[in-house]
Amino acid sequence: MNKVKIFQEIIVALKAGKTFFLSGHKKPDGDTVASELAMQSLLHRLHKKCDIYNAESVPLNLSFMPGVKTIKTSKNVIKNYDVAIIFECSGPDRMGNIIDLKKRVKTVINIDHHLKHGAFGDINLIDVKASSNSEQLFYLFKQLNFPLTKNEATCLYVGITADTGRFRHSNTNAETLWIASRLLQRGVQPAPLSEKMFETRGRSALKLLGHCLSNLELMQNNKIAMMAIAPKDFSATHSTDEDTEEIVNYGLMIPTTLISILVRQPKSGDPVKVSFRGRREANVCALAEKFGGGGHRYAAGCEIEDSLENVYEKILTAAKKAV
Ligand SMILES: [Mn+2]
Repeated sequence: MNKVKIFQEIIVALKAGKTFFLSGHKKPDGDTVASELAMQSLLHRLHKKCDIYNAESVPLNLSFMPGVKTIKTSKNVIKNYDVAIIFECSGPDRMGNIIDLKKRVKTVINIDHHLKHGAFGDINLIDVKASSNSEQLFYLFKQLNFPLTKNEATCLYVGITADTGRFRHSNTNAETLWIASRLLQRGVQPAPLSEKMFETRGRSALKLLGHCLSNLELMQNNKIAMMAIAPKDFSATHSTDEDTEEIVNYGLMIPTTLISILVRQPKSGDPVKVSFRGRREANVCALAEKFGGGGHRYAAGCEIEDSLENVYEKILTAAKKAV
């Protein structure tokens, strides 16, 4: 189905519904939170009731976002809604199954831009070429003929800068920058946002980064960079998994690296989390999918229930085959 038609279907559902449930993937990131808040604002302008629930809380560096205090955390929502809008999830499990969509919701709208996506919605707005969910929402506002408020534009700008890594990743193109320029025209101020989002880190996060950089390993003719964080490293630096954000990107600063990998286990017994970054011929999405994960060609992740040592070896073996 063509995109305009899907937008029209979404607009019909937005206008017909009275109560809305919004959610996104576990460990919500800048784009997920941005999409939820911009959509909530849009729904309020349509005089609709709206709840935002995520499985986990919003990371600290996004706590400045307009409306962020309205976001609630729950593992099991037991209210009924006319419409659910789910962002950036390949399926309900990616959201943490926090609501029974079949039982509690009449119409499900699935909005996603990931390479690995699903069609679990009654309406599915999928665009793997979009830099972000926020970019998809920019066009939804356009279809509705709703000029963005400063707060909505701020949310969408945050989402786009988060997912493009501040307009550096390969998903940045002329269209992305054109949208960003439209958002600035609505009053967004990039400098203070950038400081809050990217240049604010706690001491523990810096210590954890230091640990990772001093222990970075290069393998396969320096094509693979790998870092690991054990539970004892988290406790020694007083850091949490939230502090691992961005660390995996450092591996790609070495010019020969095609794949950078960060494996970590926040507490012993926890599943091991793996983040991948890639470039050029590497496809880290395919790599993550081998372990039940997913993402984008150059940025992906997965979770594995095993010891940190075993996961390290398994991932390294698969990565060696991939380069
Ligand atoms: Mn996204």
